[in-house]
Amino acid sequence: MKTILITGAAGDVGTHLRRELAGKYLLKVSDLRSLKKINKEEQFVRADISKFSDALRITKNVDAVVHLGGYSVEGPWDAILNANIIGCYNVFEAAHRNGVKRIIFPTSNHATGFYRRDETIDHRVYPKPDGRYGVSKVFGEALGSLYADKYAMQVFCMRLGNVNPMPLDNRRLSIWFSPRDLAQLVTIGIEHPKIHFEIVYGVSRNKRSWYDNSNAHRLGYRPQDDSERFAKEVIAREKSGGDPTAELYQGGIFTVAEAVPNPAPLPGKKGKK
Ligand code: 15L
Repeated sequence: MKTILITGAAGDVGTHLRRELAGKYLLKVSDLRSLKKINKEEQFVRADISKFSDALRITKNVDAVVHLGGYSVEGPWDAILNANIIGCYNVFEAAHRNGVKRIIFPTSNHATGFYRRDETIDHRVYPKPDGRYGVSKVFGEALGSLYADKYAMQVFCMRLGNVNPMPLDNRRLSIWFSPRDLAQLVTIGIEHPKIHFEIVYGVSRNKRSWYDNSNAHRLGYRPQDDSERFAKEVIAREKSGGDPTAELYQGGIFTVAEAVPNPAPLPGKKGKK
């Protein structure tokens, strides 16, 4: 059985992924924070990936890394710099030094958040980040490309929409990513025999999608869920009169926000904007 390191394992996406992958892989799970629950077959290693020594320690003896760790929304520059720029570099470089060949890098829809909602974009579009967080994800994609071309690493970048059991609002109807579709796409990232450097969109097969996700389909992705079954309920719940810029662009509120509340604040940064 392969050993997979999941960084940022305490977060929402990490928690869904660990549940979905349990029993399929030996999971080495790491985070700066404590985990609410450590499952039977999991090995927990606490780590601060902004420290290179920690990144080096956790990437030893693993077959692949799913690098979820970092700041997951728009935030202050120091937080983004440490967690998403320095932390991301440390994980790629440490994995390389430890001989780990494969990295699954969850980037974000916010790497392309300034495309309009009436556009359909594919994996080849030029990035249009909608904030510092989006820029950090473009940095991670670029780093992945470098490590693939220069060091023959196999890098699978998934521009995640919103991972949730249910779509939260109108915008998320277009970018919803169910936990079981997430697990399927991550498994392709781990198992596909021919990965050099790929970008795919991490979304379910939503009728309202604004992505042409043919690159994921080419690699065998067959999403099972469609947000449409929640559409009536979600639309009825949504209040009208949102910010017109946020409504125009795919990135929504990220295109106008300077910081959004972090669902997983870093220790010592509580509520800081
Ligand atoms: C993201 O990239 C965030 O990590 C996630 O928390 C959501 O905010 C998501 O985008 C989204 O756009 O809904």
